[in-house]
Amino acid sequence: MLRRLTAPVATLGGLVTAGIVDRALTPGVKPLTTAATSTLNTVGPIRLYQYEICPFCNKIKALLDLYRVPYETLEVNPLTKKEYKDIGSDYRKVPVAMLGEEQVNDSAVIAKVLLERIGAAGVVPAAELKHFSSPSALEWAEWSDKKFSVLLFPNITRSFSESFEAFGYVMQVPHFSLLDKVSNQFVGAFFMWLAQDSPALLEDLTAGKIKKKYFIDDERAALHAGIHEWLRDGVGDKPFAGGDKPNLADISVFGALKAIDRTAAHKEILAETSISPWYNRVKALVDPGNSCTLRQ
Ligand SMILES: N[C@@H](CCC(=O)N[C@@H](CS)C(=O)NCC(=O)O)C(=O)O
Repeated sequence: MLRRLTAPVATLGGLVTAGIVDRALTPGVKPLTTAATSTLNTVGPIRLYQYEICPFCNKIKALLDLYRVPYETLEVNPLTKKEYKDIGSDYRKVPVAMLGEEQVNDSAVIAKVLLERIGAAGVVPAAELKHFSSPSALEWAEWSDKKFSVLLFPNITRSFSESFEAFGYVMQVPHFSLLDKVSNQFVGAFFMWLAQDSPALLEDLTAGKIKKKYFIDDERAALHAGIHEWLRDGVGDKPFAGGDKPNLADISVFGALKAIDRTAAHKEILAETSISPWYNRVKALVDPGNSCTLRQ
């Protein structure tokens, strides 16, 4: 039996504040919808420890936005991870979800637990949730996590300026100090760029390692091929992989692409592949950020 969790009043107060202090991490915060308000006491308070450009974090946010379940985000400093001290977390990756006092690690597990709670709260009919997580949806969601999402990072750090652009979001994180912002954008971007075609030592740190691990030679070609495979075999001739409505696979691939939407790579991919119609259909339903009540 799931524990009933109550939402802190501070979350509702934060709704207004978030819109004022943090327009930079667009999209803007909108008032809670009726559906969102009705889930507030049953799904419970959700705080997502995240990186704004993490594909797995954006998958979870897309899921919550789709079903209008309110949540807060807390940006984790990629260099220090000091935000994890408050929750005493030994797990060093993002996303981490705090569901009330309960810590849940790993996006696949977080999605599963959230879907159970959304079902138990009656936010979405059981049959719809079953379809949302059908065997095929789970298979493609795993493909998205393990094959597709890993292609993104090498595609946004090919040069120092690309890397710098990708890390630009840190300058707009409300709780980062100036030192946090500057160190993350410069040091982070520098090492990511350096690691692209790097000596073995640096490859172990970042993108070079990813390229090697996943046998990626030409990152753009690999990303185009991934998109082609998704559209041909995942979505097919339906509006979504899930049919008339998105399923977990749609949400996973959308979240991965949404994660890099501030970059030139994102614009290029949307212009040069046939993914736009599907991407925009999901975006219209997800309405990114619509259920986020506080961004920190
Ligand atoms: N399987 C995990 C993968 C999470 C993951 O690899 N997250 C990356 C960011 S996209 C991370 O936290 N890397 C470690 C780091 O940045 O120090 C999940 O789905 O949540």
